[in-house]
Amino acid sequence: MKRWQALTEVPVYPHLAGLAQQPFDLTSPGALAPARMQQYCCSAAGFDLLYATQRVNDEVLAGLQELADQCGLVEQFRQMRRGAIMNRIHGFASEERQVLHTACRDLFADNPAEPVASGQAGREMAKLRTFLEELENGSLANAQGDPLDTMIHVGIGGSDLGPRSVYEALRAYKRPGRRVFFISNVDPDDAAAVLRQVNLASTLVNVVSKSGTTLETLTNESLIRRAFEGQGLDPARHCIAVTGEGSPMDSPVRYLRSFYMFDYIGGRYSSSSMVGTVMLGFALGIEVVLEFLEGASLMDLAAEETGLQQNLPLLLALLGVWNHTFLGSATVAVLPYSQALHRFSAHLQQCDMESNGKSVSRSGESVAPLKTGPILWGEPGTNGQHAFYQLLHQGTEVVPVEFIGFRHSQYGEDLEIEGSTSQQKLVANLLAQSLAMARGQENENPNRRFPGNRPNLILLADRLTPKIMGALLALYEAKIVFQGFCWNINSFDQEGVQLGKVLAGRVLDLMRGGREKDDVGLSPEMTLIKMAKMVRE
Ligand code: G6Q
Repeated sequence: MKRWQALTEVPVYPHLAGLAQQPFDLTSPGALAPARMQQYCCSAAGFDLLYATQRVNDEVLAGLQELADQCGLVEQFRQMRRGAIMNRIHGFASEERQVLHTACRDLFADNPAEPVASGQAGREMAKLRTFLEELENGSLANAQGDPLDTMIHVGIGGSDLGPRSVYEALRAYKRPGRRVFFISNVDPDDAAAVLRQVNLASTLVNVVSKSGTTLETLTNESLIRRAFEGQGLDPARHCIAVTGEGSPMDSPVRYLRSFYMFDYIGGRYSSSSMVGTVMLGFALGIEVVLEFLEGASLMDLAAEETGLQQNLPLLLALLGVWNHTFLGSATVAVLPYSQALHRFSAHLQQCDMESNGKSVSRSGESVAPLKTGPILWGEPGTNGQHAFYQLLHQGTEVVPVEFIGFRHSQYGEDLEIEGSTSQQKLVANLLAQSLAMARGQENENPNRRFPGNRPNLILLADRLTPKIMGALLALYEAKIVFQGFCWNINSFDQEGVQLGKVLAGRVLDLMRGGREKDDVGLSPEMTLIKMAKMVRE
């Protein structure tokens, strides 16, 4: 496969760097004229992206289009969906894998982009459908023949954050009588708090681990199995698994059912694979899961459009590159005006920062002086307005904001008070914040002055439905992937999480009392021994 060049070597880079010296001023007279608001809007898969409040003009947008073309961003996305080996660092040992999370939802077209992976995804979906039907018709029940109405999803990182954030987003669509809990942390209190709330006799435990070796997940599984045994219940009748085929967890004896995910699906991109859909299918039903997958597939298709104005994920990605690489903003805030999205920023934090928090290029060279992924953070508004918005409006750090909002609420249960519904109040706040950040406000009292010129954008859809949630998830996955291509880094591995894991294993050994005779000299080992002793005492 073609080797892509560093962003700084792309021909249009100096032109864009020059334009960044005098970016569009959102506080200048007429800057937010209705014509600009109307023109700077892009739509796909049920979402409108309103970006008149970004520090861009037509010249910058033309430059960003050239950047996309010269970096081959869409070309690479297409290759990814068709099974190219993307997860690699040329010339060095690396994972050397395809990147095919998009195949999990490429189930609706006659000709999927990568038929083998979509075939595997289709087979797992068929297994899931049968499993859910058996639960429904009672052929799968507990030892007493009673329904299994509760699920504990056990997993961590990519096997927890994305699935949990989608579940929270779609709780409004939950099937009556079904209950779902999550355990991720190895902190025993996480499991204890959940176990107190469930009747184990009617509970399914969904153990989710691609590798089948993750300390936290295996520890929590053992703890739960012991709880079953303590109540005279057979864990093998209550535990199911989602894991890699052939992993240490791939065992028909230990689990009632096993569902597979494959090595071409990265953990943080796995919400639309069995990692997310087993739990979502249990909670919401298969039809809702299919709607969710369809929304994601629609956004994947939009991401294959060549023109920036037709490709919402690409535009979102390049506005981010403009703010971060060219205008120098260190962070980005994703602020959903939807309580249902209260865990979405946490998922994005992993998906974005684990993917693009890299320092070497796809050829293993340092990316310096270029900076790669920004720090991503966020919380739902309007709660955030009463917390950290002070800094967003008047702080010395400029934080580009990505607002997410919906015209209608999910439940449709609302009340008009003082002439407006709560949903209208929510959306009004979103629009007001966007405008306030962009426009600012003069005041002779410096403490009451709002400098404005703070770039932000709004992602707006009608309602947070399963389909829209699928589209939103795929939108951000594609944004992250496009940015990684642009910075010429491998967005699909996570070597940076290894060192801490290895050291934790060594500390545990030492805490168990091993190798204390090594307690000599000023070695890193000695630091560990001292730390382990301090915790033990
Ligand atoms: C995600 C990472 C990581 C992973 C967890 C859980 O991309 O690889 O967050 O998802 O470490 O791994 P397992 O699913 O293998 O337990």
